[in-house]
Amino acid sequence: MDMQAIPAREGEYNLKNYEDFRKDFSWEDVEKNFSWHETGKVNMAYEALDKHADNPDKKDKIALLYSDPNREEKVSFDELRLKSNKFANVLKKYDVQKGDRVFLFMSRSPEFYEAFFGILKVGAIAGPLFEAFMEQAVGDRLENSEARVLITTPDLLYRIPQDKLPNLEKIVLVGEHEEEGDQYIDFHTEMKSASTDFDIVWVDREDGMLLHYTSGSTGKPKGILHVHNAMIQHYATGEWVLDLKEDDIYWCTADPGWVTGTSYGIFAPWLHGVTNVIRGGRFSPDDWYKTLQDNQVTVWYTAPTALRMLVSYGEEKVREYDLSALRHILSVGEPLNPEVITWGLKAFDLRIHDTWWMTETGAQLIVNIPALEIRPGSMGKPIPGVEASIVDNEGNEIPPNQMGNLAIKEGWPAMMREVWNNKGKYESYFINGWYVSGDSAYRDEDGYFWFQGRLDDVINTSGERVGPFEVESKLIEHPAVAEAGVIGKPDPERGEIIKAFITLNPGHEKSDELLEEIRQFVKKELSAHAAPREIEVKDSIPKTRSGKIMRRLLKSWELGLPTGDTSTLEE
Ligand code: 6R9
Repeated sequence: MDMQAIPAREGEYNLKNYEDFRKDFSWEDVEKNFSWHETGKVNMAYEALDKHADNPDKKDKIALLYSDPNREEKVSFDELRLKSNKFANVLKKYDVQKGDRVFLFMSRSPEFYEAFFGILKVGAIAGPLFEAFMEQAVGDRLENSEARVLITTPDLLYRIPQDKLPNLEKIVLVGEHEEEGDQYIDFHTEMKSASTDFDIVWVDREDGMLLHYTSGSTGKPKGILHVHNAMIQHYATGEWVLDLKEDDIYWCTADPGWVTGTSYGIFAPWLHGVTNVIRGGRFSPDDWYKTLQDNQVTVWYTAPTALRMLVSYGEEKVREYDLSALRHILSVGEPLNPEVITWGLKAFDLRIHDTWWMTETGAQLIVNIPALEIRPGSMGKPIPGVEASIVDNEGNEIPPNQMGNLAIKEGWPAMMREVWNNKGKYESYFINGWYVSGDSAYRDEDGYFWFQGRLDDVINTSGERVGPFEVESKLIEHPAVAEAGVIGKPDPERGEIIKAFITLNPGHEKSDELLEEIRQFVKKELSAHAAPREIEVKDSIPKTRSGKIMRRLLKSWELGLPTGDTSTLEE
């Protein structure tokens, strides 16, 4: 189904002539925006925060416009600088060194951002975790990264398997608590006495800065390492794609536990020194529209799942709010349905700009630039400085309009530099000079890219990547479950939902209560978003002769599709 292209609107966009600009482009031109181009002194925290606080015209500007249902706070660039300096001193006091992993496991709050910048200032690597993670998910990540310090809130402490984490030396508790023991550090007490002076630890542009865990089709989640050099691309895309201007009020709805919540919830807006809205609490259409209205948000970066929910609440709801400040909307994480774009045109009188990228890519790669036409259903075109293509399994480019692997020419600034402790995994992403994404797509004659699906078994539910292996492993830990195969099942609102096929151990009878118990088991130990919404009991789970679960076959059965090649199926 091809919908009519939506032409660009008149406007003073930062990137005007995409094709010409692309032709003469060099990343070195972007580097000139950073003082380290001359001084050699690199640190993201300096460029995104202290630099603005050093500027007399900017130091009192609001950096963080924080609110949740119980709290409202406005923090200037200078205040955030001083508080993050304090936290850097706390980390220094406990001997945190450059390159150490310091994790954050807490909901959004001003303290989160103070701590985050404090971590970068000492040259350590920050690892933000979703607040929704349960014991196993938290434990896996802290264990794999060998984190030395964790910052969390007392209500989440029970989910940290401390006895299984020999490398974890200190836990910083943000909020009132009664924990005793040398391993605990009280955030507020330490912050009170810490100095506001701190000399940033200068690092190399290729030094580690951020570790985000993400799911693949096999094995435990992998730690994707990003380096300070990524700022070049965060800055550039903030300019071209987010179209940020000095007076913008920007809101990215993503949690910092997800790469969008760091690259575009922290780095891109603050590298540009704009006011950044952070809204805590749960999603509800009224809450979101009110956040847009009350903060006079001008640029809004969100996700298809949320937009689809807003669509279901209707256009009338939008009319109850004054969203007249809003001028630019973007989306990421899943395919953006053309219907949602059409609805956005009516409801907001604005185009919604799809953007494509991944945890591994660190920043946007294929996007809809404000000054270009939008072809609804297409992710857009590669940003200047990036070459994207469709390749076959040997890494050879294939002609337009044919489906294949969506691939990016190696070497863009924000590319991951390591899969933590897993060199083989890292190398497996690259074929013949191309980074192969795991997504399938095609390119039309005019260079627009069209997403087709995932090529591996990774599930995308409400924009979150879930690895089937992780869920299967947890399922079979339940005493009633013998074997499990997990797939993504298409769902109009969530993109996909998680469906599990299981076999039961002898002595266990299928019942609604048992299936609900199994579901709750995954929810309690892994996380709510990884718990299967549907569980089906089978007599056996299809496997290859080498013992691998044939998820593709499960999916074909589920969808009533032809089963394809089953020659490797075990008898
Ligand atoms: C930033 C982020 C990456 C996977 C990616 C793809 C899917 C992301 C998309 C999209 C269609 C888009 N995805 N953006 N699919 N259109 N605009 O989402 O990172 O959580 O690592 O997910 O998400 O399948 O490969 P991450």
